[in-house]
Amino acid sequence: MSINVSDPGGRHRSPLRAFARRALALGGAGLVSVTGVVALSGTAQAAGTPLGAAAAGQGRYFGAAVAANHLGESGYATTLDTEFNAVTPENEMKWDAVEGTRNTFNFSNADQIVSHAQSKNMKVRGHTLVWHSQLPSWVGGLAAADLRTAMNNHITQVMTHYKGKIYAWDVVNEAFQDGGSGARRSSPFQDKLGNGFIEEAFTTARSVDPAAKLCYNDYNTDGVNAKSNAVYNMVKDFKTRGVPIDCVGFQSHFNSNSPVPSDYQANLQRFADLGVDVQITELDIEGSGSAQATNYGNVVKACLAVTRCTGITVWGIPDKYSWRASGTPLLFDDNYGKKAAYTAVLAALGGTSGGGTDPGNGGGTDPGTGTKSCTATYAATQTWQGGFNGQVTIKAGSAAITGWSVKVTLGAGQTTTGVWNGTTSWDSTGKVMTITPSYNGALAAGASTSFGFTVQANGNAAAPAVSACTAS
Ligand code: G2I
Repeated sequence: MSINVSDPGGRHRSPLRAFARRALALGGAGLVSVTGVVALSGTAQAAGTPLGAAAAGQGRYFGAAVAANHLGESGYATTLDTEFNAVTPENEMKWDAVEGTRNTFNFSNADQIVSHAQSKNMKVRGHTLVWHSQLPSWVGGLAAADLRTAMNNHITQVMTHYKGKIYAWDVVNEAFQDGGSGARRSSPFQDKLGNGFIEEAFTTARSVDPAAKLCYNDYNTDGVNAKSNAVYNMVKDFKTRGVPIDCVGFQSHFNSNSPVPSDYQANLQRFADLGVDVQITELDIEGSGSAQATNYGNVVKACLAVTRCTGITVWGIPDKYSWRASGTPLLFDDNYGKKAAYTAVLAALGGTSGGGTDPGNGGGTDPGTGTKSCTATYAATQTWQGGFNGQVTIKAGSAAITGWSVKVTLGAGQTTTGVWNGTTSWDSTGKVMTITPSYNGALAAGASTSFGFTVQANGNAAAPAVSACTAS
């Protein structure tokens, strides 16, 4: 990579953000608003829409690059599971990770990520099959014919292992040079097999897993420039000649030396007009505060404005694990607090920030009087072709409660792809989920909270049945 990394200096740590961080630490709630008033009244407010659900409302996914070795950290896993509905293994599927020794494949770290994603109904982007970097030295030592065999074998073995589990593969990554030449980058593949290695890789990939979308992925191609023109011409040529390609990934690593281009949306659109999907695959934007937030919001808006922009992946979850951590380029701070950039992304996706629950209530809650009770009220908050987001508002009666439980019964054919602000247990039919609080069980008399879920309608747009609320 030749992306410049700028250091924007010290972190912004406002008291409000510290408060929001505590809110997250206490249970993953949304941002806190008007905190003093909330604390004193003991009123819990509705929690916000997670990024993935908000993106689903726009017919998109919202993903994160994930490292297997962080999955055991609870803040990391909770944030991933709450907020995202797609993942990309950050390093675990690269050639050096899976085939360090010729024909000896090790999928254990990548498998961890894929199993995690599958258990949470998240899409997986496969990254990446053929790349000049993180390439074991034995590959570079092969003569042309052998290299061709090794490349096709690598694609075949890796894609076969994950067949049916990958939404889109970055089949070839970063094959073009930076600068104005529009030339291919020197690599063992380019130097020994010539330009044709790219289409050979795509053709092999299609034969192995015809259901996976096949992408070309690169950086510094985010605006119209010599490098993106070269990629554009390649994709156009592939489409003309019937070489299988389904999507182009725009990495979108931005900082002050490499800002969001003013023609970002136009560039995405011209690729989409070639008949491929476009995806924002490795988004991170160095900076802080409102400047960073504005940039993030603009990137999301650009994707939403392009019908074939099918999703956005940010290149990491908290700043501390970014490949360029000093630039604080991500949506969550080191304690998994939501940054201004998060709020801007959520707003651009049409989600609601909500109020979260009061995290630091020293003032006590009103115990109220009488028998514990609660009500559950359902509303569809977003609908789209193929699905909808449902929200259930739980309201305590005239006495404070410490827990609640509601059953949600899906209609025929319906499945859920995510539940937030609630803990789910399914009955044996797989149709009835009992939702109990994930952190938001304690409600003062008359106070309310909400949980939500995304439904894939599969032809049935009817509202799920929501039972009466049981208080404890
Ligand atoms: O460089 C940013 C990205 C540019 N596009 C392709 C992506 O695959 C690339 O990701 C980064 C990862 O985020 C880094 O985590 O690729 C780097 C390598 O080119 C990754 O860094 C490597 C370190 O260089 C290694 O020392 C380390 O062992 O990560 C490895 C695993 O932690």
